[in-house]
Amino acid sequence: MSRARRALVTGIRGQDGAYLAQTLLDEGYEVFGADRRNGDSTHWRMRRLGIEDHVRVLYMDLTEFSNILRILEEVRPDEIYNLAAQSFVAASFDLPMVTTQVNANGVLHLLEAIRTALPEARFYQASSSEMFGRVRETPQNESTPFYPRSPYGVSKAYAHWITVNFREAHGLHASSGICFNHESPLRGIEFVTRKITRAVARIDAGEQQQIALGNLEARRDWGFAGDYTRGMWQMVQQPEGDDYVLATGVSHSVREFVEAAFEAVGERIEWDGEGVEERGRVADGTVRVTIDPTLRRPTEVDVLLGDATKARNQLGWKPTLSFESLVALMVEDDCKAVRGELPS
Ligand code: NDP
Ligand code: GDR
Repeated sequence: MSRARRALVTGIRGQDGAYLAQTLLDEGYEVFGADRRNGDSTHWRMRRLGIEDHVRVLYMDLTEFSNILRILEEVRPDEIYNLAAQSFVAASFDLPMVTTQVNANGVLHLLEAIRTALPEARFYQASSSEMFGRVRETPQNESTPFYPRSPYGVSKAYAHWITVNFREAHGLHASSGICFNHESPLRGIEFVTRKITRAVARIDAGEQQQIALGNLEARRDWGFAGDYTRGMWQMVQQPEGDDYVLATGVSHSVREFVEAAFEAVGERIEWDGEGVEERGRVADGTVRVTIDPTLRRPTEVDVLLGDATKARNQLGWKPTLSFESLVALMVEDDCKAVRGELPS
């Protein structure tokens, strides 16, 4: 009897790691998750999806080549999904070298190990709309030139091009998914969407008074993470590796996200003041949103809007959740968490 298809997912403890593992288990894969040893061994995201006991977790750090090689030789996966990264753009300004070592050199380690030990394996690289940075055209598609605006964006641009090069030079089945922002109740609390929905839930429960934010005018093309991990799997099933943009084609500002999140608990935000003096107030005048200039980035990506026509036509991929449904889902989940109704 032939064995089930095997997938190795790096970054298994992250948001996308959990959703991708779920997608792959649904498709009948044997799933191996690569976890760097980080002091915290909980797998709360996989537990929340009810899949913790179905994924075999191994230690693998992208910065250690021989470790990667050994794992590949041991597991011999048919498909390798590289989701591991120092993924917080803001932190990359303070940690440019770590960011580069993991997000750029780490991908090269992985590709070299695949080329050496497992050249028939299929590879997926988690590329990012941050590579478009100061955008050269709108909307952005697979041929839009890159102009990254952070060490994170630069590291991802390297990773994208080294993936393309290994495909072209060594014939690897390697794909790069240029994903626009995707969110969920499992999003890390440092990212602006989850920071907002968690704060709104806590404010609604009387556990927090206000939320401080940076740039309210930044616009992002926000979708639901579960849709994007399905797209990743679809890319890897194509006869040839290729590059695809995944995006909703709709963009909203951080300010609009705040308004939608408060609306989900029945509060309307009114704005007054300017710059760092700007405030967001609810109906009785109580200040709920303030501005913290230290949260602004040295160089910002002002607006992102993706064109996923290629993914729609070639993969049959499309997002399933609207912006409003996504915000409502996240707020509802955070309200449940505040009430202690979710496993931690
Ligand atoms: P997360 O930050 O939630 O997950 C990334 C994971 O990578 C973490 O679990 C982290 O481990 C792990 N990691 C960090 N450093 C290393 C290392 N040296 N070796 C091995 N693993 C490491 O990110 P997401 O799930 O949101 O994103 C997944 C990928 O997709 C990332 O590469 C991200 O850059 C990219 N991306 C994400 C988008 C999004 O909107 N979510 C959009 C476009 C691209 P630990 O838990 O121990 O910290
Ligand atoms: P991003 O996500 O940088 O797009 O990267 P993030 O949610 O961190 O920021 C989005 C926008 O919101 C503005 N912003 C704030 N951001 C944070 N984190 N905290 C704040 O208080 C705040 N106030 C305003 C930011 O300036 C920015 O413009 C995400 C990550 O998942 C990357 O790994 C991924 O590659 C890209 O999305 C696509």
